[in-house]
Amino acid sequence: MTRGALIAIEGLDRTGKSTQTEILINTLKQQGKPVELIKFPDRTTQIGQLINKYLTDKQFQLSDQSAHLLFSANRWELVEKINKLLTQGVTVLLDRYVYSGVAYSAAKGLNFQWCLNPDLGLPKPDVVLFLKFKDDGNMKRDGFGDERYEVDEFQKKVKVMFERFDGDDNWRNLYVDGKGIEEVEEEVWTHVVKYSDGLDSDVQLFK
Ligand code: DGP
Ligand code: NA
Ligand code: NA
Repeated sequence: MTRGALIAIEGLDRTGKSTQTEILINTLKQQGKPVELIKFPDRTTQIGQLINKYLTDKQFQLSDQSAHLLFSANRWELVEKINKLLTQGVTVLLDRYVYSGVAYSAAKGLNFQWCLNPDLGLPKPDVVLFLKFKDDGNMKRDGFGDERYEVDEFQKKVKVMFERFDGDDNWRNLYVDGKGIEEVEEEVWTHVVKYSDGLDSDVQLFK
């Protein structure tokens, strides 16, 4: 039976990731395709509320390890929902996922494999769109610098950690330097179109 595709959009802060996610959702909807957006961290759950506090309140202390495990737990909270949607033939778009989970924590100095371990067994996206800059232009965009992780030096380390997933067969790099929203939108679509009617193969798991 055909299931929905699992598509993740990843990127550093302020790469236009959320804008592109929104556009893609609308494109799929306009074509009459069932689609649902799941944004991570999902700040609406109880664990998500703790994560939100951690991200926005610098007085709120958590060890790097416990913060990491909360972000992972937040993904595990949503697995049942994701699997159910996929089975129903719904395309599931993830705005951030395991890759952010590993990259942001490993950038703090935690072991890369240790960071991936709690996410083993989660459904693996059929395709990951990684929005990136060739240079570090994202740090010049409006609004950068409000939250805990939005510091130039840190973002550079995160980028290096994301790039360790480059080479996985589901990984697609999308350079956004100097491109307008529409140009990026078209590129996103070229990577997504072949998944837009779903897949007959089972969803893979992180292993
Ligand atoms: P966003 O809502 O997409 O702006 O994400 C909030 C911030 O949290 C952003 O700086 C990226 C970071 N982040 C997202 N997911 C994870 C995760 O799983 N682990 C860690 N450590 N950070 C994450
Ligand atoms: Na952010
Ligand atoms: Na963001």
